[in-house]
This record gives sequence, structure tokens and C-alpha cells, in this order.
Amino acid sequence: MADLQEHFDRTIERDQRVEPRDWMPDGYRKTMIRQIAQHAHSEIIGMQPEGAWITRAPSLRRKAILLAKVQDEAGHGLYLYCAAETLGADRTELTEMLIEGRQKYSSIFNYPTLTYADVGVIGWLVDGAAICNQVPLCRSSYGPYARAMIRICKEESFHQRQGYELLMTMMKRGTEAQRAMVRDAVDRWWWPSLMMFGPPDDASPNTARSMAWKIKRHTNDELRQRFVDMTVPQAEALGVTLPDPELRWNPERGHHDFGAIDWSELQRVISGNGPCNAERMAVRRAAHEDGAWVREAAAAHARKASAVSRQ
Ligand code: FAQ
Repeated sequence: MADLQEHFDRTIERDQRVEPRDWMPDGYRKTMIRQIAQHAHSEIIGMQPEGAWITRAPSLRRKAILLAKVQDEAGHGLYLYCAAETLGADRTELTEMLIEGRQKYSSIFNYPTLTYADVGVIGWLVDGAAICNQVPLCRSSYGPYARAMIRICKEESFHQRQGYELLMTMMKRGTEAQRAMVRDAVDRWWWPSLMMFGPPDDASPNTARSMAWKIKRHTNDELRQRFVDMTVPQAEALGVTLPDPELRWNPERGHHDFGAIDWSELQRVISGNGPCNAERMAVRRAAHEDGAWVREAAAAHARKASAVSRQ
């Protein structure tokens, strides 16, 4: 046992990857399953806010782009569930935990998408925040998760660019009404995007442990700051004002200062009381129930195929 622990510690210390068949402490396995499952659930629930606009996209080109993006999110979810399975988690159980409200998904997907500008702002800010958070996770200590992140980040980067390009079009070549839609969407999504990075470091129960295990490479506040610094010049190029009067460059810190985040809002949303939590869960539950016949048919087909191969 001491040998196994020592081997694990050395793997982490040397920045090598922990692989599915390696021994790992129970706490590490539990933490990995929690984070990967929450991440997978976020991708799957995250299809809903933008998916609602597929039938109302303003052109064939926008519809094709949005369809591709939402399909990517489904792919990311499935990919991540596979990574959780390498740790011994059961995908059916994970889905049940989600639809029974026993496992979390990102707070950001509990806000409504009111206009098509929201599709652009989700791409720009939400995927932008996701990239900021996930690029360092390509070096996460658990091999299957780190490798999944590499592909996912490439696709997230396309998602971010399509959102920014959509907003650029609306701001630079659109009507005054379209510019107003963008400004309104930015006002509504800015603060929730900052909350995606999780609670502040001094109120984050998991950060210290996850940093020591190199599951997380940066703290929640470090990544939040990186996101703000990255986004401010992009907002300037777009010609939109971020809704924070305290946002300004601080030459001494070499970073932007920003206003206080309303952490009670994050708590409310995480605990199920955001604007769309009930709707998101109802849609997910209905999709699961409607899909029961597909799962049964696939299982019956697999049974038949294995009976034939045994003959
Ligand atoms: N929402 O101690 P910490 C996407 C939970 S991107 C809900 O700081 P940790 C792409 C936290 O899980 C979004 N819950 O936790 C996309 C923990 O829960 P517990 C998904 C939150 O793990 C774009 C508790 O609070 N990305 O889907 C949130 O060290 C567009 C205490 O927090 C990922 O999941 C929150 N915002 O750090 C798709 C990235 N923040 O233990 C569609 C991977 C915290 O009580 C469209 N995950 N919690 O059950 C991570 O990097 C980390 O898990 C953090 C949280 C940074 C999210």
C-alpha cells in the first residue's frame, strides 16, 4: 500500500499522467469522477440555451454553424462520460444523479437566451471562459481527462470564434436595433460568465486538494482574472461596454481590477433556484424518458449480436 501511494505521489510530482489501471487514492478517484461528471453534464445541459435558436436562426449559414456547435457539445458530453467510465463510474448512474439533482452542472446554463445576440455572446463569453478554464486542464494529471481536453479545446476555440464573428457582424454591419440586442445580451451574460470559474479561492473547498493532485493547474480566481484580462480588449474591438463601472487597468498589478461579484447569486443558481433551472431539468428528464426505447433497442441489438458471435 505504501509502495502504491509512493508510486502515485511520484507520478504527480514528476508531472506524469495517472492512467485508468494505475492505483490512485479513493479521494483522487472521487474528485475526478465529480469534476468530469459535472463537466459532462454541463456540456449536455449546455446544448439547450443555444439549441432553442436552431429553428429560428436568421440564415441558412447561421443555422449550419449553430447546428455544428450544438452537435459538438453533445460530442464533448459523450466523450467526457467515457472518461468518467475509465474511473469505474457508470454512465446510467451519472445521468440519474443529474436528473435527480444529486450532481451539479455549470450555473451558466440556467440563464435564458432571449435574442439571437445571446447565441453570439454565449460563443464569445461562455466559450471564452470555458477555453480559459480548460486549456490548463489539457495538463491535468488524469490521462484520459487531459487527452479529452485537447480535442475539446480545439472545438471550443471554433465556438468562441463563431460567437465573436456573429457579434462583430451585428455591431459593425448591423442595424441600431441589432447593436442594442448585443449590448443587452452582454449586460446579461457578463457577471454569470465570471461566476463560471467557481467561488472565490477562500470559499472554494476543493481547490487546494485538486491543485496538490495537479487536477487543477490554477485557482478559480487566477483563471477569472485571466479571462477578464483577455476579454477587455476584445470588448473594445467589438465596441461594447462591459457592465462594470469599476473595471479598469491597474498598472501596478499588471491586471484589470473589476467590481465585486454577487456570490449570493451563484449560490442561488447552484442550489437550483436560477431563472431556468426547473426548465433545463424538465427538458433533460423528458429527453431521457423519450430516449428509453432507443436504449432498449440498442441493448437488444447488442444481446443479439453477441449471441450470434457465440454461435
Ligand atoms: N456552476 O471547490 P470548488 C462548458 C461547484 S463549460 C455550478 O471551487 P472545483 C462548455 C463545484 O463543482 C462549463 N457548480 O470546485 C460549453 C463544487 O461542487 P461540489 C463546464 C459550480 O471543482 C460552452 C462546489 O461548487 N466546465 O460546458 C460552479 O474545485 C457553451 C465548490 O466549488 C467545467 O466543468 C459553477 N459555476 O472548481 C458548453 C470545467 N463553480 O463539490 C455549451 C471543469 C463551482 O459541492 C455551451 N471543472 N461549482 O459538488 C472545473 O474546472 C472545476 O470543477 C470548477 C470548480 C472550476 C468549475
